[in-house]
Amino acid sequence: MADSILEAFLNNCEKSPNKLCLSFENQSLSYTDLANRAHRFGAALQEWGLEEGERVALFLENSPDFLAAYLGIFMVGGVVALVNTAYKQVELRHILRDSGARLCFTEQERLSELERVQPDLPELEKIITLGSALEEFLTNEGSFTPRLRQGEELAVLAYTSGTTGRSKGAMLLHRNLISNIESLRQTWGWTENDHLLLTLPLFHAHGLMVGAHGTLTSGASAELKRHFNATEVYDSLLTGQFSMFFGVPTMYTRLLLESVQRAEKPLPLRLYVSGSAPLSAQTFEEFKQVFGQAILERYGMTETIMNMTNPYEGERRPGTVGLPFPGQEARVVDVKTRQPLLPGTDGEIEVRGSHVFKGYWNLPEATAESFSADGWFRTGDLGQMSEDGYYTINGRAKELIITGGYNVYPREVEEVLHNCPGVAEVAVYGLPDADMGEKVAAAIVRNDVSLSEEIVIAFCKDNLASYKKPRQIAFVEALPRNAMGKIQKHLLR
Ligand code: MLC
Ligand code: AMP
Repeated sequence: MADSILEAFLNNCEKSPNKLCLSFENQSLSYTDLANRAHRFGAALQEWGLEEGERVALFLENSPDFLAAYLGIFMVGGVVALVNTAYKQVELRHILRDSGARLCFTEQERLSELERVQPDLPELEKIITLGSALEEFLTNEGSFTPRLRQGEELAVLAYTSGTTGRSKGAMLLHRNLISNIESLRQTWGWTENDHLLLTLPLFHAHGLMVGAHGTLTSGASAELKRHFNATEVYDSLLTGQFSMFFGVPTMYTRLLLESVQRAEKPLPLRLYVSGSAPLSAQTFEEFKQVFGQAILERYGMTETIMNMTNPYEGERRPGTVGLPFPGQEARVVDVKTRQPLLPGTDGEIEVRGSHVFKGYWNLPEATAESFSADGWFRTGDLGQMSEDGYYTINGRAKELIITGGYNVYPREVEEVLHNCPGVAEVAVYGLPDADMGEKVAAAIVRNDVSLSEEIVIAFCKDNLASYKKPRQIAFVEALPRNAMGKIQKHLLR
C-alpha cells in the first residue's frame, strides 16, 4: 500500500497515464499532465534550495496549480502550510510567522495584503504569484527524483482557529492523510469511475483532504470550481456527468432554494455528502424530497480529518454523524472525570487512530492538553452515542461559531475589536442564521458615541477575514457578568 498521497497518486499515474484527472474552467488535465506540472514545481523548489521539512505556504484559491504545487512540495519533502484566501493581515502575520514559511505561492490580487505584513516576516524569503512570475520560477528545471516512503514525516500544517485567539498549526503526517482517505474510500465505495463536482475550497480539510485526496488516490476525476455558486452547481448537476458532490450545509440549503425556481431536477448522483457543520434534519428531509436522495452526513475536524460517517449502505440517520470510520476509534467521556460513558449519555467525544494528527506546531502544552495519557484526542465536541453506535453532536466544549462551514473563535474577533477606537468592551457570540447555520454577533460598550456599526465592520474587515465580521451588532450600556466577572454570553443571545 502507498504510504503517502503522493505515492498513491504517482501509482495511479503509472497505471492510467492518460486518464482524466482534473477539469477546471477550459482546462483538462490527465494524470500525466498533473504529475508533470507537479514535477516542475518539485524540480524548481529543489533548485531554489528548499530543504526537507521546510514550510511553503499556499495562499491560493482553487486551481490545478494549487494541487500541482501541493504535490510538488511533497516531492521534495517540504511541508505545506495552508492559508485561507479570505485571511487578512492579523491571520496572515500569525500563520506565516508561526509556520516559518520560507516561500509563499499566491495570486496577484492577494499580493497587497501579503505585502502589508511582509516586514514582520523575516523568514519569508520569497513570494511567487501565479502567472508570469510562477512560469519563470518553474523554468529552473533540474533533474530530480521525487521523495517517496515518507509516511512518518510532516506533510501539512493546517491552522485551526484557537480558543486563545491565536490559531494553532495542526501537524498532519503523510501517514495521517493516507490512512484516513483509504478508510474513507473503502467506506464510500470511491473508484476510478467516479467524477466529483468539487466546489469546496482546497485550503481546508473538506475540499483538500476529502475531495482532492480521494480523487487522486482513487485514480478518479474531479471538476474543480473556483467557488461554489448554487446556480452553476445546479446547472452542472443537470448535465448528469457527476457521480458525487460534497458540500457544507449552507450549500445544500442554497441548492434547495435554487430548485424552487427550476422545473428540471437533476438525475440521482451516486453520493451527496455533507459535513463541516451540522446538517439540520429539515434540510436532510427536504433534500430527499426534492432531489430524491439521502445526503450522507459525516463529521470531521482539521486535527483528525474525517472521524465518523453515516453508512454508505444502511440507514443514514438525520441529525446524527453516523459511526467511526473503519480502523478508527471513538468514545464519549465525562467532561470532568474523563471516564467513558454508556450509550445515551452526554459527554465529550474523543477519537483515536492513525488519522489523528501529531500535535500542534511549537505548542507542546496545548498538544499535551488535547490528548489523554492513552492517546485519545479530545475533540471539544459534545454529544452521545446511541445503543446501536450512531453518534450525535449536540454542543461544543469549545467556544466556537461555525458559519457556512468556517470556524470563528469569538476570542479572536474580540481581540481585534478591543483595538478598535471607541470600543470600551466587547463580547462576540453566535446566533442562528438560516443561510449560514450560525452568524457572528457582537455586543459592544462604547466610549465614543460616534462609533457606528459601519465603523466596527470596516475595522474588522481590514484586520480579519471578512466572514468573521459581526453581522449583527448591539450597542449596550454594560455587558452582563456573573459574580466572578465572567461575561454571560447566553444572556446576550
Ligand atoms: C463568505 N462569507 C461568509 C461566509 N462565506 N460569511 C459568513 N460565513 C461564511 N462561511 C461572506 C464574505 O466574507 C463576503 O462578505 C460575502 O459573504 C460574499 O463572499 P462569497 O465568497 O461570495 O461568499 P459565498 O459564495 O456566499 O460563500 C458561502 C460558502 C463559503 C458557503 C460557499 O463560505 C464556503 O465555501 N464555505 C465552505 C467552508 C469549508 O470548506 N469548510 C470546511 C472546513 S474543514 P463581504 O462583506 O466581504 O462581501 C472542516 C472539517 C470538516 O471543517 O469536518 O470538514
Ligand atoms: P475545523 O476545525 O474547521 O476542522 O472544524 C471542525 C469542527 O466542525 C468539529 O470540531 C465540529 O465541531 C464541526 N463539525 C464538522 N462536521 C460536523 C458535522 N457533520 N456536524 C456537526 N459539527 C461538525
